[in-house]
Amino acid sequence: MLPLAHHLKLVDFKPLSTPFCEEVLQGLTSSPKYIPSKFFYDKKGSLLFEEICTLPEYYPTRTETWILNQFGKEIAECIGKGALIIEFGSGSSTKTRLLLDSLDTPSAYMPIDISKEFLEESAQSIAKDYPQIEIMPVCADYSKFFPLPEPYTLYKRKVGFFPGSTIGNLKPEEAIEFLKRIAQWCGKNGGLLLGTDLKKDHATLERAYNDAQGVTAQFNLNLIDRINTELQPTPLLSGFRHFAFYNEQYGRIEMHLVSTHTQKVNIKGRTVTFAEGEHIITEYSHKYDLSDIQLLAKKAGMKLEHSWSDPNNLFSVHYLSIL
Ligand code: AVI
Repeated sequence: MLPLAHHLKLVDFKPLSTPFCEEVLQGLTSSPKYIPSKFFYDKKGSLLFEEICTLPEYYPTRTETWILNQFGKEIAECIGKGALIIEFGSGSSTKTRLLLDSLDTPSAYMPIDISKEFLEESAQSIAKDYPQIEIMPVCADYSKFFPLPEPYTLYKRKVGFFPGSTIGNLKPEEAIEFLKRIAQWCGKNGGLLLGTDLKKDHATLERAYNDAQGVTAQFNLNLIDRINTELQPTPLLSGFRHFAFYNEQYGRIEMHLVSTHTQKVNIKGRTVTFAEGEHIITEYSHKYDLSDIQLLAKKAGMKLEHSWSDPNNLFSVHYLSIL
Protein backbone atom coordinates (compact mmCIF):
# COMPACT_ATOMS: atom_id res chain seq x y z
CA MET A 1 0.00 0.00 0.00
CA LEU A 2 1.18 3.54 -0.76
CA PRO A 3 2.17 5.72 2.21
CA LEU A 4 -0.21 8.64 2.75
CA ALA A 5 0.85 11.77 0.89
CA HIS A 6 2.41 14.46 3.11
CA HIS A 7 -0.59 16.76 3.08
CA LEU A 8 -2.99 13.91 3.90
CA LYS A 9 -3.38 13.54 7.62
CA LEU A 10 -5.57 10.62 8.66
CA VAL A 11 -7.21 11.05 12.06
CA ASP A 12 -7.61 7.66 13.71
CA PHE A 13 -10.14 7.28 16.52
CA LYS A 14 -9.16 3.59 16.65
CA PRO A 15 -12.75 2.33 16.59
CA LEU A 16 -13.18 -0.91 18.50
CA SER A 17 -15.59 -3.48 17.27
CA THR A 18 -17.15 -6.05 19.60
CA PRO A 19 -15.65 -9.48 18.89
CA PHE A 20 -17.52 -11.40 16.17
CA CYS A 21 -17.88 -14.40 18.47
CA GLU A 22 -19.70 -12.44 21.20
CA GLU A 23 -22.15 -10.74 18.85
CA VAL A 24 -22.88 -13.99 17.02
CA LEU A 25 -23.51 -15.78 20.30
CA GLN A 26 -25.80 -13.00 21.47
CA GLY A 27 -27.74 -13.09 18.19
CA LEU A 28 -28.05 -16.86 18.04
CA THR A 29 -29.27 -17.11 21.63
CA SER A 30 -31.98 -14.46 21.07
CA SER A 31 -35.50 -15.11 19.93
CA PRO A 32 -35.90 -14.77 16.99
CA LYS A 33 -32.28 -15.55 16.12
CA TYR A 34 -30.34 -12.89 14.22
CA ILE A 35 -26.82 -12.05 13.00
CA PRO A 36 -26.00 -8.32 12.58
CA SER A 37 -25.74 -7.46 8.87
CA LYS A 38 -22.43 -5.62 9.39
CA PHE A 39 -20.80 -9.08 9.51
CA PHE A 40 -21.53 -9.65 5.82
CA TYR A 41 -18.54 -7.55 4.91
CA ASP A 42 -15.45 -9.66 5.44
CA LYS A 43 -13.12 -9.91 2.41
CA LYS A 44 -15.23 -12.49 0.58
CA GLY A 45 -18.51 -10.78 1.53
CA SER A 46 -17.26 -7.40 0.30
CA LEU A 47 -16.30 -8.93 -3.05
CA LEU A 48 -19.70 -10.62 -3.29
CA PHE A 49 -21.40 -7.31 -2.50
CA GLU A 50 -19.44 -5.63 -5.31
CA GLU A 51 -20.72 -8.37 -7.62
CA ILE A 52 -24.30 -7.85 -6.40
CA CYS A 53 -24.03 -4.17 -7.38
CA THR A 54 -23.45 -5.18 -11.02
CA LEU A 55 -26.29 -7.74 -11.24
CA PRO A 56 -29.14 -7.05 -13.67
CA GLU A 57 -31.73 -7.61 -10.91
CA TYR A 58 -30.00 -5.31 -8.40
CA TYR A 59 -31.04 -1.90 -9.75
CA PRO A 60 -30.08 0.42 -6.78
CA THR A 61 -26.40 0.99 -7.60
CA ARG A 62 -26.73 1.77 -11.30
CA THR A 63 -29.90 3.81 -10.75
CA GLU A 64 -28.36 5.97 -8.03
CA THR A 65 -25.30 6.48 -10.24
CA TRP A 66 -27.60 7.58 -13.08
CA ILE A 67 -29.39 10.05 -10.76
CA LEU A 68 -26.11 11.54 -9.50
CA ASN A 69 -24.91 11.96 -13.08
CA GLN A 70 -28.16 13.25 -14.51
CA PHE A 71 -28.95 15.78 -11.78
CA GLY A 72 -25.41 16.73 -10.82
CA LYS A 73 -26.02 20.42 -11.52
CA GLU A 74 -29.20 20.67 -9.44
CA ILE A 75 -27.58 18.71 -6.62
CA ALA A 76 -24.60 21.07 -6.74
CA GLU A 77 -26.96 24.06 -6.46
CA CYS A 78 -28.53 22.60 -3.31
CA ILE A 79 -25.14 21.95 -1.76
CA GLY A 80 -23.76 25.38 -2.67
CA LYS A 81 -20.20 26.64 -2.99
CA GLY A 82 -17.19 25.81 -0.86
CA ALA A 83 -18.82 23.07 1.20
CA LEU A 84 -17.10 20.47 3.35
CA ILE A 85 -18.50 17.11 2.22
CA ILE A 86 -18.57 14.51 4.99
CA GLU A 87 -19.16 10.96 3.78
CA PHE A 88 -20.28 8.32 6.25
CA GLY A 89 -18.94 4.84 5.40
CA SER A 90 -16.98 6.09 2.41
CA GLY A 91 -15.65 2.67 1.31
CA SER A 92 -14.07 3.05 -2.10
CA SER A 93 -15.54 6.59 -2.55
CA THR A 94 -16.79 5.69 -6.07
CA LYS A 95 -19.96 7.76 -5.91
CA THR A 96 -18.07 10.60 -4.24
CA ARG A 97 -16.20 11.19 -7.47
CA LEU A 98 -19.49 11.79 -9.29
CA LEU A 99 -20.49 14.25 -6.61
CA LEU A 100 -17.14 16.07 -6.50
CA ASP A 101 -17.18 16.34 -10.31
CA SER A 102 -20.54 18.15 -10.24
CA LEU A 103 -19.88 20.44 -7.29
CA ASP A 104 -19.09 24.07 -7.64
CA THR A 105 -15.71 24.48 -5.94
CA PRO A 106 -16.03 22.13 -2.97
CA SER A 107 -13.43 23.06 -0.33
CA ALA A 108 -12.91 19.82 1.44
CA TYR A 109 -13.87 16.18 1.68
CA MET A 110 -13.93 14.19 4.93
CA PRO A 111 -14.38 10.46 4.30
CA ILE A 112 -15.26 8.55 7.48
CA ASP A 113 -14.83 4.79 7.56
CA ILE A 114 -14.24 2.07 10.15
CA SER A 115 -11.76 0.25 7.90
CA LYS A 116 -8.44 2.10 8.03
CA GLU A 117 -6.90 0.17 5.17
CA PHE A 118 -9.75 0.93 2.78
CA LEU A 119 -9.87 4.55 3.91
CA GLU A 120 -6.17 5.18 3.38
CA GLU A 121 -6.27 3.75 -0.11
CA SER A 122 -9.35 5.63 -1.27
CA ALA A 123 -8.31 8.93 0.37
CA GLN A 124 -4.95 8.65 -1.33
CA SER A 125 -6.50 8.11 -4.70
CA ILE A 126 -9.06 10.93 -4.29
CA ALA A 127 -6.27 13.29 -3.15
CA LYS A 128 -4.29 12.47 -6.29
CA ASP A 129 -7.24 13.06 -8.63
CA TYR A 130 -8.65 16.15 -6.86
CA PRO A 131 -5.55 18.13 -5.83
CA GLN A 132 -7.60 21.33 -5.33
CA ILE A 133 -9.71 19.75 -2.56
CA GLU A 134 -8.58 19.34 1.05
CA ILE A 135 -8.96 15.65 1.98
CA MET A 136 -9.37 14.87 5.69
CA PRO A 137 -9.80 11.11 6.24
CA VAL A 138 -11.18 9.99 9.60
CA CYS A 139 -11.09 6.39 10.80
CA ALA A 140 -14.08 6.07 13.14
CA ASP A 141 -17.34 4.26 13.80
CA TYR A 142 -20.05 6.68 12.69
CA SER A 143 -22.74 4.61 14.42
CA LYS A 144 -21.78 6.53 17.58
CA PHE A 145 -21.23 10.24 18.12
CA PHE A 146 -17.62 11.48 18.25
CA PRO A 147 -16.27 15.02 17.84
CA LEU A 148 -15.17 15.64 14.26
CA PRO A 149 -11.51 16.66 14.09
CA GLU A 150 -10.48 20.24 13.38
CA PRO A 151 -10.28 22.26 11.24
CA TYR A 152 -13.82 21.25 10.41
CA THR A 153 -15.35 24.22 12.28
CA LEU A 154 -13.65 26.55 9.80
CA TYR A 155 -16.03 25.34 7.11
CA LYS A 156 -19.23 27.37 7.16
CA ARG A 157 -21.17 24.85 5.15
CA LYS A 158 -20.98 21.18 6.01
CA VAL A 159 -22.96 18.63 4.03
CA GLY A 160 -23.19 14.92 4.81
CA PHE A 161 -23.22 12.32 2.03
CA PHE A 162 -24.83 8.93 2.67
CA PRO A 163 -25.51 7.15 -0.63
CA GLY A 164 -26.32 3.53 -1.49
CA SER A 165 -29.55 3.26 0.55
CA THR A 166 -27.43 2.05 3.47
CA ILE A 167 -29.83 3.96 5.72
CA GLY A 168 -32.34 1.23 4.81
CA ASN A 169 -30.25 -1.30 6.72
CA LEU A 170 -30.98 0.58 9.95
CA LYS A 171 -34.23 0.15 11.85
CA PRO A 172 -36.37 3.30 11.58
CA GLU A 173 -35.55 4.40 15.15
CA GLU A 174 -31.82 3.88 14.47
CA ALA A 175 -32.15 5.84 11.23
CA ILE A 176 -33.63 8.80 13.15
CA GLU A 177 -30.81 8.68 15.71
CA PHE A 178 -28.26 8.55 12.89
CA LEU A 179 -29.80 11.58 11.15
CA LYS A 180 -29.78 13.44 14.48
CA ARG A 181 -26.04 12.77 14.78
CA ILE A 182 -25.54 14.09 11.24
CA ALA A 183 -27.50 17.21 12.21
CA GLN A 184 -25.12 17.68 15.15
CA TRP A 185 -22.06 17.18 12.96
CA CYS A 186 -23.15 19.37 10.07
CA GLY A 187 -24.90 22.10 12.07
CA LYS A 188 -27.68 24.55 11.19
CA ASN A 189 -26.33 25.84 7.91
CA GLY A 190 -25.63 22.28 6.72
CA GLY A 191 -27.45 19.48 5.01
CA LEU A 192 -27.41 15.87 3.92
CA LEU A 193 -27.43 14.22 0.51
CA LEU A 194 -29.12 10.86 1.08
CA GLY A 195 -29.78 7.91 -1.23
CA THR A 196 -32.78 5.67 -0.50
CA ASP A 197 -34.45 2.79 -2.27
CA LEU A 198 -38.09 3.45 -3.13
CA LYS A 199 -41.12 1.31 -2.30
CA LYS A 200 -42.35 -0.44 -5.43
CA ASP A 201 -43.98 -3.63 -6.69
CA HIS A 202 -42.97 -6.63 -4.64
CA ALA A 203 -41.75 -8.68 -7.60
CA THR A 204 -39.07 -6.11 -8.54
CA LEU A 205 -37.96 -5.81 -4.92
CA GLU A 206 -37.83 -9.54 -4.31
CA ARG A 207 -35.98 -10.19 -7.59
CA ALA A 208 -33.24 -7.78 -6.48
CA TYR A 209 -32.55 -9.98 -3.45
CA ASN A 210 -33.08 -13.35 -5.18
CA ASP A 211 -30.94 -12.99 -8.29
CA ALA A 212 -30.87 -15.79 -10.85
CA GLN A 213 -27.13 -16.39 -10.48
CA GLY A 214 -27.48 -16.87 -6.72
CA VAL A 215 -24.87 -14.23 -5.79
CA THR A 216 -27.10 -12.76 -3.06
CA ALA A 217 -27.64 -16.27 -1.70
CA GLN A 218 -23.84 -16.76 -1.57
CA PHE A 219 -23.49 -13.36 0.15
CA ASN A 220 -26.02 -14.41 2.78
CA LEU A 221 -24.62 -17.94 3.21
CA ASN A 222 -21.10 -16.54 3.57
CA LEU A 223 -22.15 -15.71 7.15
CA ILE A 224 -22.36 -19.45 7.89
CA ASP A 225 -18.89 -20.00 6.37
CA ARG A 226 -17.60 -17.11 8.45
CA ILE A 227 -19.02 -18.57 11.65
CA ASN A 228 -17.63 -22.02 10.85
CA THR A 229 -14.18 -20.64 10.02
CA GLU A 230 -13.78 -17.95 12.65
CA LEU A 231 -15.35 -19.77 15.56
CA GLN A 232 -13.17 -22.88 15.11
CA PRO A 233 -12.85 -25.50 16.41
CA THR A 234 -16.46 -25.84 17.64
CA PRO A 235 -19.22 -24.58 15.30
CA LEU A 236 -20.05 -26.67 12.28
CA LEU A 237 -23.28 -25.27 11.00
CA SER A 238 -24.57 -26.86 7.82
CA GLY A 239 -27.59 -27.04 5.55
CA PHE A 240 -28.85 -23.46 5.58
CA ARG A 241 -30.71 -21.87 2.70
CA HIS A 242 -31.11 -18.26 1.63
CA PHE A 243 -34.55 -16.68 1.99
CA ALA A 244 -35.46 -13.08 1.06
CA PHE A 245 -38.93 -11.56 0.91
CA TYR A 246 -40.69 -8.19 1.09
CA ASN A 247 -42.43 -7.58 4.39
CA GLU A 248 -45.25 -5.22 3.45
CA GLN A 249 -46.14 -4.35 7.04
CA TYR A 250 -42.69 -2.91 7.76
CA GLY A 251 -41.87 -1.79 4.20
CA ARG A 252 -38.66 -3.79 4.10
CA ILE A 253 -36.88 -6.64 2.43
CA GLU A 254 -35.85 -9.21 5.00
CA MET A 255 -33.01 -11.62 4.41
CA HIS A 256 -33.02 -14.78 6.48
CA LEU A 257 -31.04 -18.02 6.67
CA VAL A 258 -33.20 -21.09 7.19
CA SER A 259 -31.92 -24.28 8.79
CA THR A 260 -33.00 -27.22 6.65
CA HIS A 261 -32.59 -29.70 9.50
CA THR A 262 -32.40 -29.90 13.28
CA GLN A 263 -28.90 -29.13 14.47
CA LYS A 264 -26.93 -28.29 17.58
CA VAL A 265 -23.62 -26.43 17.91
CA ASN A 266 -21.47 -25.33 20.79
CA ILE A 267 -20.33 -21.71 20.86
CA LYS A 268 -18.06 -20.68 23.75
CA GLY A 269 -19.53 -23.38 25.98
CA ARG A 270 -23.15 -22.49 25.12
CA THR A 271 -25.30 -24.94 23.19
CA VAL A 272 -27.26 -23.38 20.36
CA THR A 273 -29.99 -25.51 18.79
CA PHE A 274 -31.83 -25.00 15.51
CA ALA A 275 -35.16 -26.59 14.73
CA GLU A 276 -35.81 -27.74 11.18
CA GLY A 277 -37.07 -24.67 9.28
CA GLU A 278 -35.89 -22.21 11.95
CA HIS A 279 -34.89 -18.76 10.64
CA ILE A 280 -31.95 -16.50 11.43
CA ILE A 281 -32.64 -12.86 10.47
CA THR A 282 -29.54 -11.49 8.71
CA GLU A 283 -30.65 -8.18 7.19
CA TYR A 284 -33.44 -5.63 6.94
CA SER A 285 -33.44 -3.33 3.95
CA HIS A 286 -36.11 -0.68 4.44
CA LYS A 287 -37.68 1.00 1.45
CA TYR A 288 -38.86 4.60 1.70
CA ASP A 289 -41.35 6.61 -0.28
CA LEU A 290 -41.25 10.41 -0.23
CA SER A 291 -43.70 10.75 2.64
CA ASP A 292 -41.56 8.34 4.71
CA ILE A 293 -38.49 10.51 4.04
CA GLN A 294 -40.39 13.67 4.95
CA LEU A 295 -41.41 12.13 8.25
CA LEU A 296 -37.94 10.75 8.94
CA ALA A 297 -36.43 14.18 8.25
CA LYS A 298 -38.95 15.91 10.51
CA LYS A 299 -38.27 13.54 13.40
CA ALA A 300 -34.53 14.20 13.07
CA GLY A 301 -34.81 18.02 12.92
CA MET A 302 -34.28 18.21 9.16
CA LYS A 303 -36.37 19.29 6.19
CA LEU A 304 -36.69 17.52 2.86
CA GLU A 305 -35.77 20.22 0.33
CA HIS A 306 -35.49 18.29 -2.90
CA SER A 307 -35.72 14.73 -4.25
CA TRP A 308 -34.47 13.31 -7.52
CA SER A 309 -35.54 10.02 -9.03
CA ASP A 310 -35.20 7.96 -12.21
CA PRO A 311 -37.99 7.67 -14.82
CA ASN A 312 -39.06 4.26 -13.43
CA ASN A 313 -39.20 5.52 -9.84
CA LEU A 314 -36.86 2.83 -8.62
CA PHE A 315 -34.51 4.86 -6.45
CA SER A 316 -34.23 8.38 -5.08
CA VAL A 317 -31.64 10.83 -3.86
CA HIS A 318 -32.67 13.61 -1.45
CA TYR A 319 -31.26 16.83 -0.18
CA LEU A 320 -32.25 17.47 3.45
CA SER A 321 -31.46 20.73 5.21
CA ILE A 322 -30.75 20.91 8.92
CA LEU A 323 -33.18 23.08 10.87
C1 AVI B 1 -25.70 -2.23 1.60
N1 AVI B 1 -27.15 -2.32 1.46
C2 AVI B 1 -27.72 -1.04 1.12
C3 AVI B 1 -27.60 -3.42 0.58
C4 AVI B 1 -29.16 -3.44 0.51
O1 AVI B 1 -29.69 -3.51 -0.58
O2 AVI B 1 -29.80 -3.36 1.57
C5 AVI B 1 -27.09 -4.75 1.06
C6 AVI B 1 -27.59 -5.92 0.24
N2 AVI B 1 -28.10 -7.01 0.75
C7 AVI B 1 -28.43 -7.83 -0.23
N3 AVI B 1 -28.18 -7.24 -1.39
C8 AVI B 1 -27.63 -6.05 -1.09
